[in-house]
Amino acid sequence: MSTQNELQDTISRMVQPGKGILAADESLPTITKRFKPINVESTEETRRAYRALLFTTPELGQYISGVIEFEETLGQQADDGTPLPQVLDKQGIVPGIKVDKGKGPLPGAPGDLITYGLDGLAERLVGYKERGARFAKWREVYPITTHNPTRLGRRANAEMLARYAAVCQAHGIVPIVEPEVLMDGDHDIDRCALVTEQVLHDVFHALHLHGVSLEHMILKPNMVLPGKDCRRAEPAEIADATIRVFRRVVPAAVPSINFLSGGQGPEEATANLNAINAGHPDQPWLLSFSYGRALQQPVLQAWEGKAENTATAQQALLKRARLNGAAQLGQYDAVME
Ligand code: 5MM
Repeated sequence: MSTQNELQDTISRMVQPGKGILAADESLPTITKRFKPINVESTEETRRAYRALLFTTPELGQYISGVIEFEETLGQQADDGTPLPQVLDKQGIVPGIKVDKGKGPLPGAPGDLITYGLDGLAERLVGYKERGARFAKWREVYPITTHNPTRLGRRANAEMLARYAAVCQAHGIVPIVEPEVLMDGDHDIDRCALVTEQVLHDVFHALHLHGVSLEHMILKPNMVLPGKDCRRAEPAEIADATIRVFRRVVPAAVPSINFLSGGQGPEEATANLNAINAGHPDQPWLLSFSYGRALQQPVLQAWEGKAENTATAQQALLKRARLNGAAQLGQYDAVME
């Protein structure tokens, strides 16, 4: 298959009405943080058991079209010895891989961050593809303060995303481009809208410069929300602000926008996605989810690290996946909870 056909095939499998993406690519420090409240020690075996539980959830493929895995997971197996990427494949779910190597300060732009991992990326992608990955994910993180993100911060981060995306496409791997404007802070929804617009504008400028095929990528952005320490906003207000910004800066050629949850509660993230779809039909892109915490929080609480809780935990995952699938179609109602 040509590289172009490979990319198109993966996009067709991932971009489907009523389906979204499960982000299960927590790095070692993050999964340790997620396990702590349920008193589970993070070891290779507990991480394997947890990811196997997620991926073997019966019927998961009805609502989930792709799963983002952490590198370690790609080499792990389910209880019956099946490699975890194959478990996903059998469910009709495309296996993907987080390829960035975490973030740190950006010299010259105090308060801004930059993500590492471009060196050797092409070689790593070849190995990931051999082990079943068909798409990748790279996250750049933008904290909001009175002076962040700076212009340098926005441009440097956009450049990283574009270089990563171009390398992925050259290897037949669909890139998920994730610029995350953080919810931390007391900024209002207008400030988040302005920053998100500037960030996405710079990202698409860089993608254009690097010749990235917009038809063969997925955007994973934040919704436009007030900061965590500001007043709460209703789903309709969030949906209006989000769609206004995205219509200005995201080209229609992009097939799918899969929002991150970014610290929203599970029900909140579903209600907001539903408001986006129900209140603003007929957009050029599929508007779906690529949630980590908002899909997994109830699963972790049900599991508590105990094998006997597996079925209950899987039901919790399937429920959130189903409700977010409904929200993708604009058909969710809180009574379905
Ligand atoms: C699942 O978490 C992902 C990996 O994060 P770290 O590298 O910090 O461990 C993260 O990129 C995630 O995919 C996005 O933040 C979206 O997840 P949420 O929980 O915000 O929906």
